[in-house]
Amino acid sequence: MKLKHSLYAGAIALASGTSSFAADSSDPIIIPIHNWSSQIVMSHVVGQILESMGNNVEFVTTDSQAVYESVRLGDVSLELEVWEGAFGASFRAALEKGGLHDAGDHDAVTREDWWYPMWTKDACPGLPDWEALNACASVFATPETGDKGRYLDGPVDWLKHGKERVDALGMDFVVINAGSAAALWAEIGSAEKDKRPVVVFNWTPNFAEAVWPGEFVEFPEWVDGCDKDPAIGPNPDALYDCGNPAQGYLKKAAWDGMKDKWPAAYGALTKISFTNPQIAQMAKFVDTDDMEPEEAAAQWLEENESVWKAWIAEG
Ligand code: TMO
Repeated sequence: MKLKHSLYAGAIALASGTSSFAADSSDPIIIPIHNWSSQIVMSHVVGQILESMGNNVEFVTTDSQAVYESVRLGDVSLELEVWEGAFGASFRAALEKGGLHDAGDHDAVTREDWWYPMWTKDACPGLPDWEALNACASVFATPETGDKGRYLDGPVDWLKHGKERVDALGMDFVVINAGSAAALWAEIGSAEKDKRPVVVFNWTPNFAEAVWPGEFVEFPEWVDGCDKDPAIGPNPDALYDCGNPAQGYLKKAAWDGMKDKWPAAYGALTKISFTNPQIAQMAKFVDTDDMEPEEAAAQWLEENESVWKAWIAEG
């Protein structure tokens, strides 16, 4: 049985003209898709690269936290955007249980946190300091939040602990979760008309930095363990009393079985590495240029052939 399988694999390798010994399984590589543009476009970029190598690919829409359990179990094959701020905790928990591994970093530095467009500073000149923001809370008050400030956080599956941070730091803010990424951009866009001060969740790399100059709020600096040990961070009795990492990683993750089942695709995955400008461009195609994700991916591949062809070159 084993012999028969390797003969078959060898025949496929010969037929497809490659010199590698083992061929990838014809079962589809399952790529999860989430709810922000760069991840959707990047997933299609990589899907199209893997298809160009002869692989079958399927996309499934999944929750961006639960996906680490799905990769670990092999229900999906990989994850292309593991953002440290939003997903570090879920990724680490799945790593500890076993079944998935770190498939390398993108050449990118990420940050995800409370953010404001620059005009907000006119109403609250002490920014970006978080205590100055808190002293200005009433500037961000809305009928919905009473005399407290309104902070529009991301959809619930991204950052789980906005309310805990407000409590841990004793802030006069109410955390509202946006229903979608589009709701964040709509909030900034509508505030822009009369330069209304707003504070919303945002991240980099993203298309938004080219559209609205702005800054992240500076919270107490992230220290490892801030989400695990109350003693870490300025409030000795609370978790989540730190900002997210200001120089976060962006990783790829793979199911442990991927390297045996799809060795060539796995080899490419370990080489794939996108930069901040490339990731921002992927988001821009969709969020600014109104392209469909598949179309945006095809465009990116066309404009960056020398980049991605190097990832699938032999050797
Ligand atoms: C997970 N995200 C990049 C939207 O912060």
